[in-house]
Amino acid sequence: MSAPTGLLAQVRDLLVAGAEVYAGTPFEARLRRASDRLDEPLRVAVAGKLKAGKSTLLNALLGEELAPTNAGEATRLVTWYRHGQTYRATIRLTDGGHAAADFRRDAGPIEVDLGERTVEEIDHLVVDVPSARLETLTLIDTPGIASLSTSTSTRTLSFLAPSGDDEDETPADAVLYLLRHLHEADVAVLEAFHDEDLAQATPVNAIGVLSRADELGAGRLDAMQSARTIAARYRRDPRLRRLCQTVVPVAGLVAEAAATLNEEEYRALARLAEAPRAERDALTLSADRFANAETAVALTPIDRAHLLARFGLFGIRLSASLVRLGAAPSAGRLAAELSQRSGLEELRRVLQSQFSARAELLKARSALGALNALVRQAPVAGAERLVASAEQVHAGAHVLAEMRMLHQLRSGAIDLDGDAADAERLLGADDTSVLGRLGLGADASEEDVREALLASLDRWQRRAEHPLSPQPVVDAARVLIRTTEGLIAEARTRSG
Ligand SMILES: Nc1nc2c(ncn2[C@@H]2O[C@H](COP(=O)(O)OP(=O)(O)O)[C@@H](O)[C@H]2O)c(=O)[nH]1
Ligand SMILES: [Mg+2]
Repeated sequence: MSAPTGLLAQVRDLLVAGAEVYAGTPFEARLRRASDRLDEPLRVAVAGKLKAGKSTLLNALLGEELAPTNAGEATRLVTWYRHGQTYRATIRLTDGGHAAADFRRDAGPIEVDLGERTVEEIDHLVVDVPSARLETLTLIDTPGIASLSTSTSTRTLSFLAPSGDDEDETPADAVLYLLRHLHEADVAVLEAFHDEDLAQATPVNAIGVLSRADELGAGRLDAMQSARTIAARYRRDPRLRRLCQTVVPVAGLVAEAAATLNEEEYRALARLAEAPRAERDALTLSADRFANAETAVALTPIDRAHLLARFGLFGIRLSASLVRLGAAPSAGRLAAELSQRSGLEELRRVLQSQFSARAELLKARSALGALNALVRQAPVAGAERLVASAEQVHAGAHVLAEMRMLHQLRSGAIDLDGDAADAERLLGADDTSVLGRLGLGADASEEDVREALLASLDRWQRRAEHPLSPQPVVDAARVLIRTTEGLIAEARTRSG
């Protein structure tokens, strides 16, 4: 979907008008910040329970081992990784101030020195990274949610779904939610993030990740296949459908290792691949064997411990088999194969189509949410006008109507019975390209596209005009008609 023309500009005007209404109050600065944020990269939070693999996946997405992956002080804090000219760390304090921080980076991850400060005094850390990957996306690592009662969990929850009088702004525009197994706590957390009033997550800005997917098959080579089957089941789970738009299986550890693979590691894996089959099989039978067994394979216990920590048993087996089959004759090729098979490339594709392509829309949405929250909190004279203008912007932006409708379909607020799946697809739930929305393959001809568009128009016009259609269905059908008309115009521009 192309960027909604003028939406960002309209929202910006609205925030400027808001800053005037609230001039001289502390809220003025808040609105100016919200306005500045429209020019900044989309903020994507990585959330999920403790040890779900959040920091590992973040590193894989970054292509660099930056986020600490062991439980420690830093992992209790929310940490932003954003684009910068050089590596730099800043501590953002709960009292609103900030301070430059020293950091160390000896063996991979960044260790920010908190100095004398306690975790309670710190709101979050910001790490600047000179990485092209962060130019359009700021990634936010969050502490895990162990249970809903611990203080770290509370911090994460309040980050994902800020509430109460001290609400500043919604920190993230979108969220990647990692789940290992569908757990009640996961659903509770997603629901908190999803709260309507907070203008936060909807199925439109949350993607589910079935994480540590390699572990699902006990390290077997078909682990990712099992993971895909489970992810497909999760995608159909009604509780998840109303919370996130899709679920993608990813083996973050394998993806991280692929992104940072070095020659020495490649040679070690090649030595394993070249060993006689009996030796190889005996050694890779289990993680424990791999670490501790006596073996003739030319790998020291230190080599083996290193490989296990970096690749996991699945990653080791997969690498050895790729090298043996000739699919990975070099470190670079092995890295590419592992990245592909880890599910990371598919996740990147989903991120691109669901978040990056909708970045302006998601940011506009965050800004409108911030404005509404503020007006509710401080309803001064002139604020009604702001709300009315915000509603006008909302009503005028078809993309926002599409987004709201997708949300309503997923949450069961609108029932299109047999047409629901096609409606979701047309709204760009899985794929925002014209072909994707029409459910056509890449080989579809212009004629196929034209026919599909006319059929779509006809179908939704009939539902809109059917005397027995309830009002919500009529409204939904009108949105879908407009969507189809937009696609017709898009297709015409392309072929014309
Ligand atoms: N086998 C396997 N282990 C993983 C994967 N992702 C993370 N881990 C391991 O799980 C532990 C927790 O990972 P971490 O990224 O720190 O989880 P976080 O608490 O959610 O940030 C670490 O020991 C990781 O090496 C994965 O995809 N596969
Ligand atoms: Mg972590």
